[in-house]
This record gives sequence, C-alpha cells and structure tokens, in this order.
Amino acid sequence: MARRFATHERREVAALDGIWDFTFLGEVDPDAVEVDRIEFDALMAVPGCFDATPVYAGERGLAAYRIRTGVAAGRQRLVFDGVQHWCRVFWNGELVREHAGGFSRFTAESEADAGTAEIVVLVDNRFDERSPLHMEHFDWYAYGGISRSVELHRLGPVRVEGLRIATASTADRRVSVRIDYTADAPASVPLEIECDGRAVLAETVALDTTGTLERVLELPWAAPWSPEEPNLSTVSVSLGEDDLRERFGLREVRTEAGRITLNGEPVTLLGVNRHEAHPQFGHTQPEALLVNDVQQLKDLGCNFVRGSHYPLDPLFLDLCDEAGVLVWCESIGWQYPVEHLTDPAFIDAQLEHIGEMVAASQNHPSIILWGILNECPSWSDEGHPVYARLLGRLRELDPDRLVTYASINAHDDKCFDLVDVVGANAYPGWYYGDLPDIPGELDRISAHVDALGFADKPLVISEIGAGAVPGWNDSHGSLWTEDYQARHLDTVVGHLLGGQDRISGLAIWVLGDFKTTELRRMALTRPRGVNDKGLIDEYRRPKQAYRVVQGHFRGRLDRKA
Ligand code: ADA
Repeated sequence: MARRFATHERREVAALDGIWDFTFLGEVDPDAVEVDRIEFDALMAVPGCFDATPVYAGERGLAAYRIRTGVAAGRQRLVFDGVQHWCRVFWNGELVREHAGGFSRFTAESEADAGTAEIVVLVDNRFDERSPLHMEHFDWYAYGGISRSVELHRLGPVRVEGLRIATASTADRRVSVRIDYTADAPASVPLEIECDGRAVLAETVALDTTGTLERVLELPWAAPWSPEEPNLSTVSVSLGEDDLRERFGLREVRTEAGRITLNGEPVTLLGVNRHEAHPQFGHTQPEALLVNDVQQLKDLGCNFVRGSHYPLDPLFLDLCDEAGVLVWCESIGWQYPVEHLTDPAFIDAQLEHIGEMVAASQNHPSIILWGILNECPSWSDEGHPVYARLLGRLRELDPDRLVTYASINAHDDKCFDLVDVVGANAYPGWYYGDLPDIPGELDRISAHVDALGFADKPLVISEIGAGAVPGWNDSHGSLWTEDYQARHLDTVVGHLLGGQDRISGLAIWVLGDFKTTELRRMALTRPRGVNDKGLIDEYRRPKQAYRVVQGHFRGRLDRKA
C-alpha cells in the first residue's frame, strides 16, 4: 500500500498500482459473465474511480479490470485496500474472492505456478442486496472502481497475519504486542522483535497452524505521542521467514469527568468532518491531495478530524499520525432506515466491515474514537440492540479506544447509554432556527444529555454547519452566501470556545465541498448537486468561513500553549 513506511522487508511484495486493462459492461449480471471472453477495450488507473473519468461519468453497472503480472510458484495473496463497492476477483480465470462493501481492506489468495498470472476483477457500483452497506440516498456520490491501492504478496510457510500494538502504560513506556499468525504445519521458528531499530526480543516459538503470540515490551527510549509532539515508534516483527512492520505512538485515551483525556491530560477537540471525494478522482485520494488536506487541517488550527462516513485511506491516517491530528474513524453509514438496520444480512455485513476497519487501522495513534452508523435510528427501540451489538464488537476488537456514533437528534436519542463519548449532529441556523438560536440549541443539547444522567460522558458536536455556494454573496447576507456561512460558524465556534465548557469537541460540517447523490430529492436541495457546507470548495479553494474558523481555532491553540 502507499504508506509512509515499508510494512514488509522479508516478504516479497509487489505494488500492482498503475494502468490496468478495463471495460465497462454495464447492466450485466455478473453470474452471466465468462471471464476469459471479456473484451478489454479501454484503460483505467488503479487506484481510481472509473465513473469519475469523463467517458464513464455517472455510469452504474458492472466493470471489468485486468492486469497480467509475473509470479514465482507458490501461494500468492492479493491485498485490496478498497473496491467500490462489490467485486469478484479471478486468478487465471478461477474465482478466488467475492467482496461487498467499499472503503475497507480485504484479501484474495491463490496457489500459483511460476509464470504470468492474469488477475481480473469484476467491479460493480450498483445499489442492490449484494451490497447492503451502500444505499443510493446517502448524501454523497458513491463512485465505483478499484479506488485504493492493490498489492501482491508472496506467502511462505509461516505468515504474520496481523500485529496489534497497544500502549499498556505511557508512564512506564510499556506496550503490549499481539501477533496473529498462520502456518502450513506446526513448527518451531525464531521470533524477533525490533523497535526503532533496536533488538528487543529474540526467542524460539512453537507455532500451531493458526494462533496468537502476546508479549509485553519495555521501550524506555520511546517518547509519548500527542497532538503537540506526535512522536512515533516502529515495531518490526520477524517470524520464521515472514515479517510485518507497524508504526504506533505511546498514548492512552480515556474519559474523565465529562472530558476526553490523552495521557491523563484533558483535550478539547477542534476540528472538521472530511469526505474522501474529489470531482476528478472520486473516492481515490492521490498523495498530493492528502498532503494538501492535512496541510489545510493544520493551517485551520484543527487538532481533530472526523472521517465521515466510512473508514479512511491508510495514507491519510499515516499523515494524521505524523501531524498530530486526532481522528474519529467510523464504519460506513448514513440514515439507514429501521428495516435495513434490523436485517440480519445487513448486520453481518456491518460486523465484517467493522472487523476490516479495525484490522487495517488499529495501530494509528491518531485514531482515538471508533464510530458507527452516522445518523441512523438510534432514536428507535429496534436500533438499541443493533447499536449494542456493533459497539460491543468494536470494544471486543479494541478495548483501548473510545466508542461513539453521531446522533441525528440528541433530544430523541435512545442509545447514549452505550457509548463512551456522546456525538450529536445539530443544524441550528440552517435546517431550523436562525443565527441567534444557535447558542441556545447547543446549551439545550448539553442540558438534555446531562438530564439523561450522562453528565460524566464527554459531549462532542459531531456536525454543525451551513451551505455556501463558492464565491456567492449578496447584499442581504442570505442563506447560501459565503457571508452567511461565515457568520453562522463564527456564532457556533464563538459560543463553544467562549465559555460553553460542557461541550468538549467540535467537528464542523465539513472541510471540503463534495458531490452528492443524483437522487432528485437530495440533489434539489444541493445547489450544483454539491454539498457545499465546506470551508473550502471541492477544488480546495478557501471560502470566507475558512479564515473565521481559523481565527477561533488558532487563537484557542495559542492560548493553550
Ligand atoms: C447530516 C449528515 C451529513 C450531511 C449533512 C448535511 O448531518 O450526517 O452527512 O448530509 O447532514 O449536509 O445536511
């Protein structure tokens, strides 16, 4: 994957990113496709979204991608960082994997003969029961394609399948390490662990065909990670002939008396939501764009970003680790209807997707919050057991981070008992009320959460914002002008940083403008078919509100320093 460090030194890894053969098949049933008879008549970038390119813009249907690559004999694993949003993977004509759901990592394996392997991926961006996580009414355009990087790994007889590094104690510079492995047969092999280039462990271990090794490491030289000093360490694990490297930061996240604490210090989250979308690249995030976005987050004075509304590009998370930006990382979701939420196939798909999200991102110190199901029916009786199950799974997979979700209406919510941090989306001064109503509404939300008995839980305004057509102003300062948006956010941030101490986190909706669904009922409420509540437009040009928010955020961070 495009990462900030090499994840393997011993294992042979080939990047398959580049230009692949392509054809758009359209309204075709994937079961009816004879893979060896597909005629590839075009080219497509991987990673890339085919429907963000001019020829296929707006197309929904089945597409086929192909690459040929030289391989040595033996077991091969394809690693996909994200395919939008249903796919079948074929290795020399043989089906090796089917996967539903975009934005998360999955793998496909095959036993190969030496020579040239042909990999074909059928990719479908239609909305149907094969991909219960994706729905057309979501307020973003669901682009299709192999949207993130692809790698080919050559596997040996022992495989390091996962590495989880968790801070056991920042004060004592102690971490716990969990190594998940598989092996062709039980064996005794050397286990070596290095951290920051220093050997910290060497022993011989007896492996089963699948299992987990857990060790505690003392790293007296490692400095704690924080937004102000984002110190990182790298752990390399070698097991037999295989290896895996991960980066982490020493830090503990907890809650105390209604605040989030980082290594014992209360932290106020100042940030924005961010979609991974661009008019020319769809959901694909070129490196230059990621660098741009992280620069703008820092320039704004943010110490926090909410990844709305799906798991994030691995390289973006690496950059947040390095820049000291705290992250709320959530599973995919946007106002699913109650019936959808209680469908067992949907719940299974969410559980699998949550597992993939945590496995891919669990070592990023920047991630402090795991989230689920943006604005879904947490107000319903049916919702409670579903939220309990999904949040419970997150806690099982990762007991060292906080869990949350963004509520569509805090006043009616029934699931706040299940979270560590209460997240409330609110649109006073936009969908309801006027500018002077904003402070009162934020105070009412705070009082309501306390009255429910949750005064000890931190409260984060996970969305708040107003639309502004880029460059648009009038002498009235009406809705949709940059002027109105700037005054709106001035009121919001001014109130929250001006003594409203119950709310200890803010994620403004939203960093950048992005294309919404083409469903008419939504598109008609979004000028240009774009959700334009961005502080910057879709090409990253700042609007008036950018400077206003920057003034507040930077002022606050300077005062703290
Ligand atoms: C909701 C939702 C966002 C976006 C926003 C808006 O709060 O969570 O994804 O749709 O509203 O712009 O209306």
